[in-house]
Amino acid sequence: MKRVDHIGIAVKSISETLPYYTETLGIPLLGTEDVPTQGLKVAFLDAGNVKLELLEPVSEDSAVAKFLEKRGEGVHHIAFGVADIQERMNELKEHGVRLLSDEPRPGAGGAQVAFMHPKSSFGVLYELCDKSGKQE
Ligand code: CMX
Repeated sequence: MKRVDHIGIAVKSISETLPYYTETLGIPLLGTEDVPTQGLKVAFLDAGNVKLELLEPVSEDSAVAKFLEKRGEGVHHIAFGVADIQERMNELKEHGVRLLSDEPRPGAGGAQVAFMHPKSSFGVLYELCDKSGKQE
C-alpha cells in the first residue's frame, strides 16, 4: 500500500457540511455523485495530496447510515489507491486479512473497490480503490 487515494468522512448532510470544507477550510469541491450500489451520495474534495470523500447515506440500511447511528459523524474509512486490485486482495487474504467480498465491486468515481473488515485491521475500515480500468 503506497498511496492514500482518499479519506471517507460520514456526514448527515453533504449540503450542510460543504460550506465548512469549501469556505472555512478552503478545500475545492471536485464534484458530487450518487452511488446507489452503496446507498450513498458522495462529494469529493481536493485536499492537495489526498482527496476527502463526504459520505451521506440516502438509504436507511446503508453501511454509512448504520455507522452514523452508532458512532455519529466522523472519519469512516481510509482508501489506498492500488493497481491490480484482485491480486492485492489475494495477497491480503494469504496474510489472513478478512475482506468483505471475494471480488472487487463498483465504487464511486468509476473505481473498483474492496474493503477490509475493521476487526482484522486493528479498528480501521480500509478500502482498496483501483481506478486503472476507469472509463474517463
Ligand atoms: N471504522 C471502524 N470500525 C467500524 C466501522 C468503521 N467504519 N464500521 C463498523 N465498525 C466496527 C463497529 O464499531 C463494530 O465494532 P464493535 O463490535 O467493537 O462495536 C464492528 O465494526 C461491527 O460493526 P457493526 O456496526 O456491527 O457493523 P457491521 O458489521 O454491520 O458492518 C462493516 C461493518 C465494516 C462490515 C460495514 O460497514 C461494511 O460492510 N462496510 C463496507 C462498505 C462501506 O463502508 N461502504 C461505504 C463507503 C463506500 C464508498 O466509499 O463508496
